[in-house]
Amino acid sequence: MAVLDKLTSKEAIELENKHGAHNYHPLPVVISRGEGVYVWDAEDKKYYDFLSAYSAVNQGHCHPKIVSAMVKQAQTLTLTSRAFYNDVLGKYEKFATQLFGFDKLLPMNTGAEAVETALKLARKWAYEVKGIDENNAEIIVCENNFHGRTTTIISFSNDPIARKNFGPYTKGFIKIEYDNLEALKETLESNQNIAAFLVEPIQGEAGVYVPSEGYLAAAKKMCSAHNVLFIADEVQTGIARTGRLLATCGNCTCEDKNCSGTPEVKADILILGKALSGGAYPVSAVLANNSIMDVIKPGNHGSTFGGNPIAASTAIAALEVVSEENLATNAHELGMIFRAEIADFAEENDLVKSVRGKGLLNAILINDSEESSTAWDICMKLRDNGLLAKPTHGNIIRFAPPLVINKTQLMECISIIKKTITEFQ
Ligand code: IF1
Repeated sequence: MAVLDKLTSKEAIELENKHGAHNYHPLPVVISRGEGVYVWDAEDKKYYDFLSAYSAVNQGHCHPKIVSAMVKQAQTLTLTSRAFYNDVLGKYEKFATQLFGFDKLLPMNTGAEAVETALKLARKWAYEVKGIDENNAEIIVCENNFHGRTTTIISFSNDPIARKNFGPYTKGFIKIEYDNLEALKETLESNQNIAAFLVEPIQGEAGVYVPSEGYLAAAKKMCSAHNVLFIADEVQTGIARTGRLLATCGNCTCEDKNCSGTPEVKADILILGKALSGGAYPVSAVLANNSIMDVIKPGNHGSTFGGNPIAASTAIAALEVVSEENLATNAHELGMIFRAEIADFAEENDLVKSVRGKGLLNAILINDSEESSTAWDICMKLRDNGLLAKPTHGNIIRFAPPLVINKTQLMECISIIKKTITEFQ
């Protein structure tokens, strides 16, 4: 078999099993092509993609504008490193900072790297601006968080699978309950060494857990009152996924009047990744105003690939697509339809407990024990019926299609979901 021969699904799975590390347990489907909301497997069976690469492909698979920007740049200049300037990075930084309403952007590649960057930035700010004694800064995080896979980030995870036997762990983090303002208040009041509060506007990995109305705004206010930085990890919730450009949409220039974000919350440090490139290329970023970002001086932080010309060109195109195609509004409107339809269905079907989410980041809670394989088995049947979704933590199925999905397609998907669960035994 030549390396580039076309593989059957079975062959592709066998190759990964034999030669790849077993750090994932994928649904057995081998995707070989994608366009918009659809993907095709190696045997050319067509599916709706209801994962969107964990919300990276918000703009749809292989969006022609994004791919074209990426290819054009790849044929011109790919990488200079930051030892020299390139002629695209500045344009991208200007565009993105204006769009999101911050003074400056620090470019990285993956979500975890951007989270690490935000943590380093907050610590340095704490010592040099806030005046905390060196090595004493603490950062508040939430239980059941998911912020990535680096040693520091898993140090403050409470998922044993992500954490066990990877110690010793990084110090300097205090874990409090998510969606609990009292816990935040107590921690802020009892400790003078807090640099920042790191939070996901919706907890994705925890099963699309949406906090109470007003939680983020109140948390932000409390942080400000204690001179503590509010860090929003919008790697998954950002870029129109939850019906607004950002789930913490502050004075960004999102023009949609109907969107369901919480406009009073503006992060001090914003973390973006995934759909910042439409899933075409690893692009992440940390945004902040000068009073914070200016503590980073030459040599303090960096990355060979961060801010490379392909990343910058791809990200500009990906962000343009979000506004040109009104993806935030679409996510808001179709998300309401999705939840209403599934909530009705849940009334008549014992297997579906409830549906929750915001915009097109939603989850169905399956009425069975955490340990049962029901959610996985339903996902297998959904696959057979032409829709790809993945269970998260026990019996929760996440539904997050590309935001370019239209109403006709969504209605078809809702009927696939209803039919599959109704027939499920
Ligand atoms: C995997 C979940 C999603 C993230 C937030 C940072 C990162 C992520 C809020 C790190 C990454 C991913 C990675 C993925 C599974 C996934 C995930 F199920 F774990 F929670 F999306 F829902 N902050 N999330 O959600 O970004 O370094 O991966 O670019 O396979 O680990 P990254």
